[in-house]
Amino acid sequence: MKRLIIFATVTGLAAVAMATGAFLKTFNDTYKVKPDSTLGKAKCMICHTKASGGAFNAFGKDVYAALKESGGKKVTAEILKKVEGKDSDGDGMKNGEEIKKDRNPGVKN
Ligand SMILES: [Ca+2]
Repeated sequence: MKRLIIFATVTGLAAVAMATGAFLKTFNDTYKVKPDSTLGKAKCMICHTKASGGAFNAFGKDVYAALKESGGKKVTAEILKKVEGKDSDGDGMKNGEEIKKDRNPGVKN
C-alpha cells in the first residue's frame, strides 16, 4: 500500500510538472519571452502563486477558464490571445499590454 501511494504521488507530481512545463513553453513561445526578462524569471509564477506551482493567480485563473471554455486540454497561443484583453490582476493594465511590457499579468505591480 505504501509503495502504491509513493508511486501515485511521484507520477502525479511528474504529470503536474509536465503540464506546467508545456504551458510555460507555450507562453514563452507565444510571447517570445527572453530568459533574463521579468517574465522569463517568473516562470511558473506567471500563472501560479508559488514557484513550485500550486494555486492559480488571477491570470492563471483566466487562462484556465479560457482553456475550459475551449474544451481543449492544452493551452495554445489562441487561448492566451483570448485573455489578452482582460485585466486579470485588476491593476488597470490589460494582460496583453502587461506581457508586452514584460510585467507579470497575474500580479499587481
Ligand atoms: Ca493587469
